[in-house]
Amino acid sequence: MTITDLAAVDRNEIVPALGDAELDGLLAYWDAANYLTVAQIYLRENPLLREPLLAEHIKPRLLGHWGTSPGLNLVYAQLNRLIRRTGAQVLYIAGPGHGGPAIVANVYLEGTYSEVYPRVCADEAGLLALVRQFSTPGGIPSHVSVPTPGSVHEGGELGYALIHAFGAAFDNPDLLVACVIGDGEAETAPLEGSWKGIRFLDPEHDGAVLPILHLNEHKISGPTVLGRAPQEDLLELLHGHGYAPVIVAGDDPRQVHQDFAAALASAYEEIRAIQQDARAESGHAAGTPRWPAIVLRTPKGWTGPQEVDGIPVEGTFRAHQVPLAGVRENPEHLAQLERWMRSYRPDVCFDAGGALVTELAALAPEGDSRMGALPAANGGLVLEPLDLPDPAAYAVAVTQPATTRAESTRKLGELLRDVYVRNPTNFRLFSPDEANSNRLGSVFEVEDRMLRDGRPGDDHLSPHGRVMEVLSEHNCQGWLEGYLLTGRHGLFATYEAFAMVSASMAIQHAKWLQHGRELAWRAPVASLNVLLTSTCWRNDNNGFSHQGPGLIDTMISMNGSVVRVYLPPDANCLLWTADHCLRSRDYVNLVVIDKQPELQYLDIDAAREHCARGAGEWEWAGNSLGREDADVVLACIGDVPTQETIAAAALLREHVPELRFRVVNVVDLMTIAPADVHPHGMSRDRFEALFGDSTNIVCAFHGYARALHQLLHGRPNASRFHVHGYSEQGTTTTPFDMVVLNEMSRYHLVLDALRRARRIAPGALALERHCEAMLVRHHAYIREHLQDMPEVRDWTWPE
Ligand SMILES: Cc1ncc(C[n+]2csc(CCOP(=O)(O)OP(=O)(O)O)c2C)c(N)n1
Repeated sequence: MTITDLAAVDRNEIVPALGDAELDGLLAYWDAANYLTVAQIYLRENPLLREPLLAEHIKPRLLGHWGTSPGLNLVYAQLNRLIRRTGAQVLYIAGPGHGGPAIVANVYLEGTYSEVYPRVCADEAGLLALVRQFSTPGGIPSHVSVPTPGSVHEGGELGYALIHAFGAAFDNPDLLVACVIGDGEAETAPLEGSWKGIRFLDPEHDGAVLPILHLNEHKISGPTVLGRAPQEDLLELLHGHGYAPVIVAGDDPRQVHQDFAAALASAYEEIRAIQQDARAESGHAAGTPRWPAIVLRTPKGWTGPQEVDGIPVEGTFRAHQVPLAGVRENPEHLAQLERWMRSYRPDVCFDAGGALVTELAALAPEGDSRMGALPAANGGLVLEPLDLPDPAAYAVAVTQPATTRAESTRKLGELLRDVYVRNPTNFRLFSPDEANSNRLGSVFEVEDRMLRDGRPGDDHLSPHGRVMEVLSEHNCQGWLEGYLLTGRHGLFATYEAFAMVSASMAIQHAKWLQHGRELAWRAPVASLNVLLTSTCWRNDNNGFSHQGPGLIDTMISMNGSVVRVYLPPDANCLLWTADHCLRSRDYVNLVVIDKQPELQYLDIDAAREHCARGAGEWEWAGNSLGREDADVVLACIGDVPTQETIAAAALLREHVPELRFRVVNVVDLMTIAPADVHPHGMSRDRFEALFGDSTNIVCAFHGYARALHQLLHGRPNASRFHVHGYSEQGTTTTPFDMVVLNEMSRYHLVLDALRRARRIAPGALALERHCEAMLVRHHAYIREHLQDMPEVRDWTWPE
């Protein structure tokens, strides 16, 4: 259904009530899905129980989660009906992603699975392949994961279901995202924060999100908070977040299916009504509509064994994983399993050949309407490349290196402004209330912040805004992930230190991408671009709490096929880096650069070449006297480290002109790693051309020194690298004091370079004394004048 078709829909007639015959069909379909769920967990043979069940038909290791699965299966079957009745485009997000066998069962029953994996075909042999592959070596994981067609959400690390749902819905006006949330998951901080997503959802231009809180009242071994909360409190909680919740509760399958069908129909009708109103000529109303939400309260492990060895299982936490664990050894358990499985009537659901009987197969939607086949869910099948402007249009003029200052991220903001203009429906910036603070405010020249509930006097805020500012790194990052995984582009810009709040999400996303690359049917998606700014070196207003470059450490440990880390030293390098990242696919790109005015080194053409190489010698800053070997190499990675290194180079050139040294700047951090560790790793020849094979290197690095040592591991003679990085020293102080406190100042670098140089050059002793004296002077000066010494503050390259 398109937006325009909506106008023709009579809101009261969309989904008819569920009649008895249709209900019988739904229940049988649900039986088939429950049967295949259990079969996947237990069976290695005899997939249709055509023979009596024997111990040797059971897998040796029983790995899977039953408890959540009947609920997931019910929702899937009901959504199938909704899709067939309405033509809705539905993305299913399974928050309890540990219910993998349930979603795989449904994607198989609807036929998508066999199309993607022809080996798992729609007959008995295919069923055998289906059950054998589940949670077994060479098979598929136990979770709804990358190999599951139609999935954009792993659900392994709980908490992000609703966040991903909103990300998928933004700028996707025809999409309905049905998001099942576990009541255990609902205890996580990210999930609790994600209910607010509806206040950022534009019914005119975005799709809809239908939260379905699956209240089975138990987690792994204890009750859930919401499961035990008084029902009025739960309803008030959801109401307070802005939803209109309805409860479907019970343990009688017929009644619950009936009630759920009614609740789903009315939720759908309400969603369409909200959208219809917003999209009508007279629409454009502000305010957050009261979107529907469903609470599904059913027993955990519903329809499974009620008791095992006299101990209650159904409706308790004991149903969470494998309710009958001893089936291979215990004949009574085996018999109980067989009774349980036969209760789903496999002989009625599947025909003689092992295919789902025609009457039931007809209950699934067809073609791309099937949830497993939704094009947007299977990666970038709908991905249009961004229309990007030429970075040169935003260039900072640099005639002489290190003589002018500029706010580098401001230039990026100008570029992003034009990315918004050229790509009005498939690019968004996500930020925890920091777009202005991080100097990206030019985007507000063309696009507003999003919030449905604006007031006169708000700054660049609109109910249709597409700059996503919410003070939740989890929401920012997860919305972007959902947006990317459904075929769009974006950037998450955040204070460097607080990127750690959502670091775990970045890890999970990197894992997803790594796995996705192995699946030819998953089209590439736009990379997750994370701009880390307001960095540890320049947290002028804040100080120690705001200093933390740890996301670099986290990311460099991830698989090299999907992780990239860039530290452009200036604006022009940032522009080319951003251009590269926005064009790239299937990576997590970290881009690290501060927002404060900073020295500029390369003109736009030189910056392009430098970024393309990833690392290079800056001959103008060194003093290597032709082709002779250097006495020492100064290396710099990051904007502030580059500034201190260049200032150190100027001191060396002035005071010890006979010292031979090279200056090397690195933009692409992963070039440092050996080539067998990361695809960007420099060849040994190139590495030695830059750093020599026995010369000491004094390296100023933006992040923790250990991170660089980790990358250097495996390089010949790696102990030559003497790294000055951020060493957890900080407070609210001057910019130069920050580098002094962490011993990365120009004076520290000079002192180390003189100490590490192959020979003592004339003038070295005097320069040492000068540096020590300057550090003493700095200490006294900032305490007296409360700012940096003018010779540091206003320093530029002397020639
Ligand atoms: C962030 C996170 N913490 C802990 C776990 C371990 N874990 C897996 S399932 C589960 C219980 C989930 O309960 P719920 O969300 O209610 O799902 P359901 O009961 O439907 O299985 C837990 C704690 C996890 N997967 N992710």
